[in-house]
Amino acid sequence: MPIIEEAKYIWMSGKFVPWEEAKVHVLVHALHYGSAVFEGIRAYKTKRGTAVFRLREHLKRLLDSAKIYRMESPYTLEELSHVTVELIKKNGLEECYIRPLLYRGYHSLGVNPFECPVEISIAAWKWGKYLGAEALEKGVDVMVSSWNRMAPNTFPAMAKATANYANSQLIKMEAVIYGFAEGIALNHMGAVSEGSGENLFLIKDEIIYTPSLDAAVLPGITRNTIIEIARKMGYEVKETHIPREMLYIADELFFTGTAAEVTPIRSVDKIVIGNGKIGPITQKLQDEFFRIIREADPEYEHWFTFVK
Ligand code: PPE
Repeated sequence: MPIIEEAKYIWMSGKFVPWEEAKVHVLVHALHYGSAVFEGIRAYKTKRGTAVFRLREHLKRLLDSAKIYRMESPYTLEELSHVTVELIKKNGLEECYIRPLLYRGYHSLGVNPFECPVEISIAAWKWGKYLGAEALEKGVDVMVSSWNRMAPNTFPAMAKATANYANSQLIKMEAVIYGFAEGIALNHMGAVSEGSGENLFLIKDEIIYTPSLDAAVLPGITRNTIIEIARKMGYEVKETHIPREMLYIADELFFTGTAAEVTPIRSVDKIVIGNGKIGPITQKLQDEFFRIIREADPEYEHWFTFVK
């Protein structure tokens, strides 16, 4: 996992605070009860300058996550969008990962969160490759996790809540200890769900499949990006129920995520996918994804928020 490269400021509930002073009390509610929602966003150096990729969609999901958890954001989407751009400017970052966090702060302890103030922070720093330096090119080896994703009406998978990442950590730790880059979790029905921090796509006979939202997946922004790009390129994309064994007989498999971008999967449970190299359709989608970002393609103007 890439380490954090310190920047100058972190924005905390209305103020730009020097990096090393961006602290919370040990008794904040979120630290004890997972009462926080967050986002992971990237800003890229494009040919038209530094631009945040799909900032509005990420902030919308942040506010949606908050709504599910009955948290009232002290700031609007427009305000958060403005602050994010200011933060990148103030930190002088050309390319970065952005982490907004909306959390229940310090007031009282006990499960009931309502008395605790909703606080917010946004940090941005330079981040390396998520699944290792060679992952984008060569692909990663993964395993099917022995941990399932959450069942319906346990934890809301559509909310990007820190609490969900207790499950993600179990998936990730198991994979790492067994020598894999990542784990793929099944849902409570035994169907394919997603990675600990990525959505999953599968290609069989030139049709692209991805688990539907009822499979306990996060509605990924990159997932949405890839679906849109793929359809525009003329591919059929199906959001559906995917049985576990489809993973093993897929022609191509890949992960998507803000951090993971478009990462091919070369084996699952030591069963080689395709010829063990990045598949042709995955390659085309990955190329198109990075081309659109590199050029800040005006055809997708609404996906870019420029940091001028
Ligand atoms: N599923 C999960 C569970 C998930 O955490 C992510 C993002 C995705 C799917 C893909 O969503 P999107 O980024 O909108 O395409 N994971 C974030 C956090 C990873 C982390 O280690 O922290 C990310 O990619 O930023």
